[in-house]
Amino acid sequence: MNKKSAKQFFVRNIVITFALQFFKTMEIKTATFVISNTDVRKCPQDSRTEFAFIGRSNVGKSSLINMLCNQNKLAMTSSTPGKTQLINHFLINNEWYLVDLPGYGYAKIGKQGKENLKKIIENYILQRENLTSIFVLFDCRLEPQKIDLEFIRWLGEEGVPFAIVFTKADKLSTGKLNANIETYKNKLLEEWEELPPIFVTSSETRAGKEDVLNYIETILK
Ligand SMILES: Nc1nc2c(ncn2[C@@H]2O[C@H](COP(=O)(O)OP(=O)(O)OP(=O)(O)O)[C@@H](O)[C@H]2O)c(=O)[nH]1
Ligand SMILES: [Mg+2]
Repeated sequence: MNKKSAKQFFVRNIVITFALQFFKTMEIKTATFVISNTDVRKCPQDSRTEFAFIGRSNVGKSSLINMLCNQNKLAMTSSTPGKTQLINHFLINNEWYLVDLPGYGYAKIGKQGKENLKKIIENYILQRENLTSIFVLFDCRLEPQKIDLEFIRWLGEEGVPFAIVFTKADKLSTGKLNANIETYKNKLLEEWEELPPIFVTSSETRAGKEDVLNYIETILK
């Protein structure tokens, strides 16, 4: 290698190293369970930023948290809907929180049960000052669900920022997945001027992990 090309090689390596640093996905080094409760006033009393996961029961909220944190059993999951009934705080890298919320719309808990959960969720969302952004999860296999559209309409009315995460992407072919997401986007554009950030994930294949973590990182910065 002559002197000129050695210099070029050196400069190129520096540029690549910087670029990799810049685009490197944030790593979750530690994730620990802190507290579960039904009362927003009993959530951790510090000012760390937090991100919450919400969506219909069984959509994959707890699984997604586990996937993001590289753990299997941090958040409790179940094939039976209605597993998460509490507000669960997980401390990440000792710096910020991920919050697993109960699912909405689970018929078997009865009218009173649904009302109770709705109140827990609403109080948390409206009163929790640490809450910076909510991820609303939609099952990518389903057509737009009334209950989901109503929920994000309510978030909009309350001025709560949110992003949409399509879950269980491994369950569909790429063609069907893209078609379903397109249908969803068109449905949203009927009443929303702008689309929120949208992510496509699978807790099985870990698809979408970097996108979600990068988004969280930009907000934390
Ligand atoms: N194939 C596949 N299955 C998933 C995925 N995410 C979740 N599941 C499954 O879906 C079921 C529900 O997952 P959970 O993570 O418990 O769902 P949840 O939204 O937390 O449910 P609740 O706490 O009951 O509201 C479990 O059987 C998971 O294994 C995914 O990305 N792909
Ligand atoms: Mg759950």
